[in-house]
Amino acid sequence: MAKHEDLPIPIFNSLEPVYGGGSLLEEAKLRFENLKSKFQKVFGHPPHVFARSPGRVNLIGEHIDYEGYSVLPMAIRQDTIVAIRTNEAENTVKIANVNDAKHTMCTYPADPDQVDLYALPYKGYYEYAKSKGVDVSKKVGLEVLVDGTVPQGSGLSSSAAFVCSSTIAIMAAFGVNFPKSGDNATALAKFLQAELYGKPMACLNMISVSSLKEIAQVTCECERHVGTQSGGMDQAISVMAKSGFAELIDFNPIRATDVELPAGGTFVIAHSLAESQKAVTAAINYNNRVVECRLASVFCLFSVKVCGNLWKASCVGIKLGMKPQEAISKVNTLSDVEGLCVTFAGKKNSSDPVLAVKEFLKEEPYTVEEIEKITEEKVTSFLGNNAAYLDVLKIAKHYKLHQRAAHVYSEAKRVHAFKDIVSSKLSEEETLKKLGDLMNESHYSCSVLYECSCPELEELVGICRQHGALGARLTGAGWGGCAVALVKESIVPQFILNLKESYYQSRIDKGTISKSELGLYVFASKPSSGAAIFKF
Ligand code: NG1
Ligand code: MG
Repeated sequence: MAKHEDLPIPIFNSLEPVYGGGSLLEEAKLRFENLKSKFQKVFGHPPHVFARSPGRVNLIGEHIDYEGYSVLPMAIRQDTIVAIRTNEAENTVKIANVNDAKHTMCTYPADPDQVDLYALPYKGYYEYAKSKGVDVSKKVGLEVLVDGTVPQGSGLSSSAAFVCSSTIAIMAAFGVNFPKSGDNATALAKFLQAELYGKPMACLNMISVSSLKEIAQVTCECERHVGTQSGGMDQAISVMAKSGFAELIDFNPIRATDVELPAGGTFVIAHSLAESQKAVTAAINYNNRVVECRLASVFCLFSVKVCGNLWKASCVGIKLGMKPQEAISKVNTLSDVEGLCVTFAGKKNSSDPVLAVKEFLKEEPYTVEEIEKITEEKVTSFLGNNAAYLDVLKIAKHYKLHQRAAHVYSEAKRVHAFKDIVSSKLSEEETLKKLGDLMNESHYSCSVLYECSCPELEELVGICRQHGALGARLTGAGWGGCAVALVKESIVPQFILNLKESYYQSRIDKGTISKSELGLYVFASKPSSGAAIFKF
């Protein structure tokens, strides 16, 4: 049987396979009807095809995907739906949103020769396409209408829902695979940049993409071009999710393994109402942590020189007689360091990176000078010519390598512990308790070691625990956005009422949100299904 990640995107001619039955299906029917009639109104004819992709909640494994470690998210029911139609006659890309009060229609030329309009990254991509012998002369217009229900800036990955649904919609509009001609890719780049961040992006591999894992990879690259140097969890789960399961997502290569969540427990998602503006704060928050991890991994490789002690991974470069530059080129992430450690030791798990961090990385923050002295290499040279990283270096005064690496290594272990507990034979009671404990430990690590929490999230997580959550943690990048709490199924309605009273009521009184919107900000969620194409 083909592995899930090797399958193509499913194409349906009815909504049931994705939205099931009941109120979810009714709601979806209304949205699709509305999308269709609005498309007709805006563009004068119906769309050719629809695509949808969901948001996600990460149950455990935060800020470790970009370090190569597995994570454990599940898709939520909130999603982005894109209706699309090619328009050969017009040679423009027109993008509208059902919420036209918030997002007015944008129009762009579908002409790859006009890439000069878009700054350098896009130009680079265009040149790349040409260098691959791609015919970029044909121009095809697109008409697009978007409807998204994933709350923005909430850590539920509205961005992945948008990037994945639009990418898949364009694939569907031009036939099932990504076409090899540049104009369609051009259209996609323009579409994504316009809707998502209002800035240029170079986003497509000029290859024919058909499997779920390839789509997850391409869509991840799309997002990297516009700011956060993310690891790929969000796109992977949005594309590969299966109804009823959380997924253990592995990277390099991308792979998804079904994880059946224990009966008797429900995950409740609650928004702190602090909006995390990740694209704006990337250089001090998200990308800063990515850089710190990169520096920590290189530093680990050379730490033996500082302490003259032998942690097996740290001495690998030197033992193998590698020059600093050569050793650095072999290590990109903290998981690479652990991998080298395993290779060197010759047997699995022979050395514990959590302990190694304690021993070899000092708790005081490092300066660039300190790092360069050890590695005998300019930090800028081993971070590569990456504009996002250079932005981080311009601002940061020092780097907390010990704390960040300690978080990554311990969080990576918690993900596997979580999965092992789920599949163990423990009683339901015990299982839920242990999962809750891991979630609490994860939150502590995010908050204290990774410093990606915020006062609102701390308050909310505390309130969740007070009201009987077995575990609660921030989810997604943090610095605002949502918490996820594991709650006994039997107390979910009361738990949500309690949150409304203790966290949201004062915010309703202050006018931050209105009472009628509450259901958007706090809700229980079952694992929903992944991306799909609809043709009716
Ligand atoms: P969110 O919460 O969607 O911003 C981000 C990254 C993930 C992952 C988490 C932290 C993007 C697109 N996604 O998610 O890859 O690193 O933070 O675990 O930046
Ligand atoms: Mg995001």
